[in-house]
Amino acid sequence: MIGRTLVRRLGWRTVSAALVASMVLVATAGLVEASPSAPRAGAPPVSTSVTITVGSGFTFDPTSFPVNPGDTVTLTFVQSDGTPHNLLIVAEANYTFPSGAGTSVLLAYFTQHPPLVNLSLGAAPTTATTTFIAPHKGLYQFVCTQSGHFAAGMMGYMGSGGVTIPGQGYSGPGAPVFIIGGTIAGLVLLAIVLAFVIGRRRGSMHEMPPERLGYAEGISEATKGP
Ligand SMILES: [Cu+2]
Repeated sequence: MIGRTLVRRLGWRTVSAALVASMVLVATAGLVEASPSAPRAGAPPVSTSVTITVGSGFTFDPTSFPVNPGDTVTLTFVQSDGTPHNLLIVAEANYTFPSGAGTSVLLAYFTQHPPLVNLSLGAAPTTATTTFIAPHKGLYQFVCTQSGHFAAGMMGYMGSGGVTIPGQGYSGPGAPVFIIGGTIAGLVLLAIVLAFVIGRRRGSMHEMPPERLGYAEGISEATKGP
């Protein structure tokens, strides 16, 4: 009977230790997995692909994407409706058009400042693709210059080198690090709570009379007849 209690107590210890160990393993694995997406300061440029689709209404989907300076970016623009659209990326870092600007304002700007990317789509189904080198660190707005589309909200941002994107907070390549950090903090908190709960349970088992645990310790010895 004492052996059984010991096994139970050892069992709880083993279970709690295994829980904590597995949580640490999961967190570590997540961190290792996330590291290739972390900011690659000084790392050699890579080739990357981005697909932007015409969203519902006059929108781009996604409305933002991250790149790193020097990366070779293959950008595909996919049509999904019957209205012609285009996608022009401003070549000038951190330049943004005034909210609600008319098409004439956009076209006048691009006449003076050629866009980094200029893709046009007819009615669906159609796609357009181009390849360009990601520019130096900064925020690069992309817009549709079709009449009224920008004013209706058809624009987005390319963030180069991990920059803050308006309305979306930081969504550069380092974002997974913050997500993993939060996950680890959550797991550690969960492990502490579990250890506390298990500790209490073990404590109450220890204090409780054996007969209340469902097995009477020592009684079998005492009632053994001659
Ligand atoms: Cu459009």
